[in-house]
Amino acid sequence: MRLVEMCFGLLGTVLVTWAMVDGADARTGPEPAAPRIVSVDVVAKRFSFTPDLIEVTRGDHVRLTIRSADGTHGLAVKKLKLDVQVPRGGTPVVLEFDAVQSGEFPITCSEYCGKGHQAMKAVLVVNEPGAAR
Ligand SMILES: [Cu+2]
Repeated sequence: MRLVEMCFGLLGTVLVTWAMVDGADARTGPEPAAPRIVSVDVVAKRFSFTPDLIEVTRGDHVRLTIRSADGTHGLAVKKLKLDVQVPRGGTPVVLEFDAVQSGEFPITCSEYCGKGHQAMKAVLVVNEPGAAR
Protein backbone atom coordinates (compact mmCIF):
# COMPACT_ATOMS: atom_id res chain seq x y z
CA MET A 1 0.00 0.00 0.00
CA ARG A 2 2.70 2.43 0.99
CA LEU A 3 4.73 1.65 -2.10
CA VAL A 4 1.71 2.37 -4.33
CA GLU A 5 1.17 5.73 -2.60
CA MET A 6 4.85 6.58 -3.06
CA CYS A 7 4.64 5.72 -6.74
CA PHE A 8 1.65 7.98 -7.28
CA GLY A 9 3.37 10.69 -5.28
CA LEU A 10 6.43 10.46 -7.48
CA LEU A 11 4.32 10.46 -10.64
CA GLY A 12 2.55 13.58 -9.41
CA THR A 13 5.86 15.33 -8.81
CA VAL A 14 7.08 14.40 -12.28
CA LEU A 15 3.87 15.70 -13.89
CA VAL A 16 4.02 19.01 -11.99
CA THR A 17 7.68 19.47 -12.93
CA TRP A 18 6.91 18.72 -16.57
CA ALA A 19 4.05 21.22 -16.57
CA MET A 20 6.33 23.91 -15.12
CA VAL A 21 9.01 23.28 -17.73
CA ASP A 22 6.35 23.38 -20.44
CA GLY A 23 5.05 26.70 -19.10
CA ALA A 24 8.56 28.16 -19.07
CA ASP A 25 8.98 27.08 -22.67
CA ALA A 26 5.81 28.91 -23.66
CA ARG A 27 7.05 32.12 -22.03
CA THR A 28 10.46 32.07 -23.64
CA GLY A 29 9.15 30.67 -26.94
CA PRO A 30 9.77 32.27 -30.32
CA GLU A 31 10.93 35.89 -30.31
CA PRO A 32 8.07 38.35 -30.80
CA ALA A 33 7.99 39.88 -34.28
CA ALA A 34 9.70 43.25 -34.66
CA PRO A 35 7.20 46.06 -34.07
CA ARG A 36 5.35 47.33 -37.10
CA ILE A 37 6.37 50.89 -37.90
CA VAL A 38 3.40 53.08 -38.74
CA SER A 39 4.34 56.36 -40.42
CA VAL A 40 1.71 59.07 -40.73
CA ASP A 41 2.11 62.53 -42.25
CA VAL A 42 0.10 65.07 -40.29
CA VAL A 43 -0.68 68.62 -41.39
CA ALA A 44 -1.57 71.18 -38.74
CA LYS A 45 -3.33 74.32 -39.85
CA ARG A 46 -5.82 76.80 -38.39
CA PHE A 47 -7.86 75.05 -36.98
CA SER A 48 -7.52 71.36 -37.69
CA PHE A 49 -5.24 68.39 -37.96
CA THR A 50 -5.26 66.28 -41.11
CA PRO A 51 -5.87 63.43 -40.70
CA ASP A 52 -7.99 63.96 -37.58
CA LEU A 53 -8.08 60.22 -36.84
CA ILE A 54 -4.89 58.20 -36.50
CA GLU A 55 -5.52 54.51 -36.00
CA VAL A 56 -2.78 52.09 -34.98
CA THR A 57 -2.49 48.75 -33.23
CA ARG A 58 -1.06 48.19 -29.77
CA GLY A 59 2.58 47.21 -30.18
CA ASP A 60 3.10 49.46 -33.19
CA HIS A 61 5.95 51.92 -33.32
CA VAL A 62 4.32 55.17 -34.42
CA ARG A 63 6.16 57.86 -36.36
CA LEU A 64 4.25 61.09 -36.94
CA THR A 65 5.79 63.59 -39.35
CA ILE A 66 4.01 66.84 -38.60
CA ARG A 67 4.07 70.01 -40.67
CA SER A 68 2.31 73.32 -40.25
CA ALA A 69 0.54 74.79 -43.25
CA ASP A 70 0.48 78.23 -41.63
CA GLY A 71 1.63 79.50 -38.25
CA THR A 72 3.12 77.84 -35.20
CA HIS A 73 1.10 74.96 -33.73
CA GLY A 74 1.70 72.22 -31.25
CA LEU A 75 0.70 68.59 -31.22
CA ALA A 76 0.04 67.12 -27.82
CA VAL A 77 -1.24 63.77 -26.60
CA LYS A 78 -1.57 64.61 -22.92
CA LYS A 79 -2.52 61.09 -21.83
CA LEU A 80 0.77 59.85 -23.30
CA LYS A 81 2.81 62.86 -22.13
CA LEU A 82 3.70 63.75 -25.72
CA ASP A 83 3.98 67.37 -26.82
CA VAL A 84 5.93 68.89 -29.69
CA GLN A 85 5.98 72.35 -31.18
CA VAL A 86 5.31 72.53 -34.90
CA PRO A 87 7.06 75.59 -36.33
CA ARG A 88 5.61 77.87 -38.95
CA GLY A 89 6.90 77.51 -42.45
CA GLY A 90 6.37 73.79 -42.96
CA THR A 91 9.54 72.41 -41.40
CA PRO A 92 8.65 68.83 -40.45
CA VAL A 93 8.78 67.67 -36.86
CA VAL A 94 8.99 63.95 -36.18
CA LEU A 95 7.29 62.52 -33.11
CA GLU A 96 7.96 58.85 -32.42
CA PHE A 97 6.51 56.64 -29.74
CA ASP A 98 5.47 53.06 -29.06
CA ALA A 99 1.75 52.42 -28.78
CA VAL A 100 1.91 50.36 -25.59
CA GLN A 101 -1.63 50.96 -24.35
CA SER A 102 -4.89 50.50 -26.22
CA GLY A 103 -7.61 53.14 -26.10
CA GLU A 104 -8.57 56.55 -27.41
CA PHE A 105 -6.17 59.41 -26.87
CA PRO A 106 -7.25 62.97 -27.66
CA ILE A 107 -4.78 65.02 -29.69
CA THR A 108 -4.82 68.77 -29.12
CA CYS A 109 -2.95 71.81 -30.30
CA SER A 110 -0.63 72.93 -27.53
CA GLU A 111 0.31 76.33 -29.00
CA TYR A 112 -2.28 79.08 -29.00
CA CYS A 113 -2.90 79.76 -32.67
CA GLY A 114 -6.00 81.94 -32.78
CA LYS A 115 -9.72 82.00 -32.20
CA GLY A 116 -10.34 78.37 -33.18
CA HIS A 117 -7.42 76.97 -31.21
CA GLN A 118 -9.63 75.10 -28.71
CA ALA A 119 -11.42 73.35 -31.57
CA MET A 120 -8.18 72.07 -33.07
CA LYS A 121 -8.41 68.41 -32.19
CA ALA A 122 -7.73 64.92 -33.48
CA VAL A 123 -7.82 61.44 -32.00
CA LEU A 124 -5.26 58.68 -31.74
CA VAL A 125 -6.95 55.27 -31.55
CA VAL A 126 -4.84 52.33 -30.42
CA ASN A 127 -6.63 49.07 -31.18
CA GLU A 128 -5.98 45.74 -29.53
CA PRO A 129 -4.12 43.38 -31.88
CA GLY A 130 -6.62 41.31 -33.83
CA ALA A 131 -9.55 43.54 -32.82
CA ALA A 132 -12.11 44.25 -35.54
CA ARG A 133 -11.95 47.81 -36.77
CU1 LIG B 1 -3.29 75.65 -32.71
